[in-house]
Amino acid sequence: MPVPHFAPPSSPASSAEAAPRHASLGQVRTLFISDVHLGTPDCQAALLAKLLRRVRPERLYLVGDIVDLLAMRKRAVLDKDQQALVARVLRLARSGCEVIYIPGNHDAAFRRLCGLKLHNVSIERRAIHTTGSGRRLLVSHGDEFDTHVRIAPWLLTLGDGMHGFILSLNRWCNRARGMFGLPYWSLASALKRRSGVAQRYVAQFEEAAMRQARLEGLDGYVGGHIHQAGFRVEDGVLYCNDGDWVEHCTALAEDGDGALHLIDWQGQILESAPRHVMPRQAVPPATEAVTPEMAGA
Ligand SMILES: [Mn+2]
Repeated sequence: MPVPHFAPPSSPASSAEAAPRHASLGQVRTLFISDVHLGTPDCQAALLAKLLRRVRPERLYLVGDIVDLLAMRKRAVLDKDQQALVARVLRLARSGCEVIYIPGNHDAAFRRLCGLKLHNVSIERRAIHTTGSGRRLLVSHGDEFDTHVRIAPWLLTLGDGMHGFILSLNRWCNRARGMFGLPYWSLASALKRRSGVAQRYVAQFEEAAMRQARLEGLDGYVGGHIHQAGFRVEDGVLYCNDGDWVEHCTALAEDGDGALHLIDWQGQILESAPRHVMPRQAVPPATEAVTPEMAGA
C-alpha cells in the first residue's frame, strides 16, 4: 500500500511532475494551510509568517486546527510571534485576500460560527474549491474520517500521548540545533515515518477522504489533520494534504495555472501534484465486445 511522502523518486504520482529543485513561488492563486496549533509552544508561527510575507495568495484557506483551543484549556501560549502571525492573516484579509476558515477538531468550538462572514473572513464547515484549471476539490479538515480508520482506539490515544512527548523532544532538539546554526529539522516526522501503525492510519485516512470526494462526484480532496503532507492519486481522484505548522511547516499552493504544489516555509516547491489525473474508466462486462474507443481510451 503506497504511503504519502514528500518527493521520493519512485512515486509515479510525483516523479512525472517532479518540480525543479528549489523553484519557489511568489504570487499564488490559492494557499491552503492547516494545523497551525496557535496557543501551543509547538506552533512555528515565525516560519509561517515568513511564508505569508513571501507568497501573496488571492485566497487563503485555513483548513482547521488553526487555534488549539483544546491545548489552551490547560496552558495557553500566545507569544509575540504568534500574535504577529494573527495580525498578518488579518492584514491579508483586509488587503483583499479572501480568507476561508474551516475549523478542525482542536478549534471545533468555532464550528458554531459556521456560515458567518466577518469582513473578508468566512467561517465554513467545509468548502468546494474550483482550481484555475477547473478541478473541483472538497476542502475539509479531515477529522471526520477518523471513524473510518480501523485501528484500535487505545492505540490512537497512546499515539496522541506519544505525539505530545515527541513534539516536546522536537522543540528541545531544534533549540539545540538553532544554537549550532543548524536549520529546522523534524524529529517527530522522522519517527512517524518509521512507525507501521502511524503509516497504516495515514493510508486508511487518505482512502476515506478519496472515497468521500468520489462519492460527491468531485475531482479531489484537500485536507490536513494527520500532519503528513503529500499527494496521492487513486481511481481518478486526487488527494492533497497540506501538512502542518508544528512539525513539517508545509502548505499547499495553487499557482496561476491551477497547478498544485506542496511548498515549504520558504515558498520552495517540494512536490507537485500530477496535472492530469486519468478519469475513472468503467470496466466493460466480459461478455460485451470491447469497442476500439474503449480499448484505446
Ligand atoms: Mn486535527
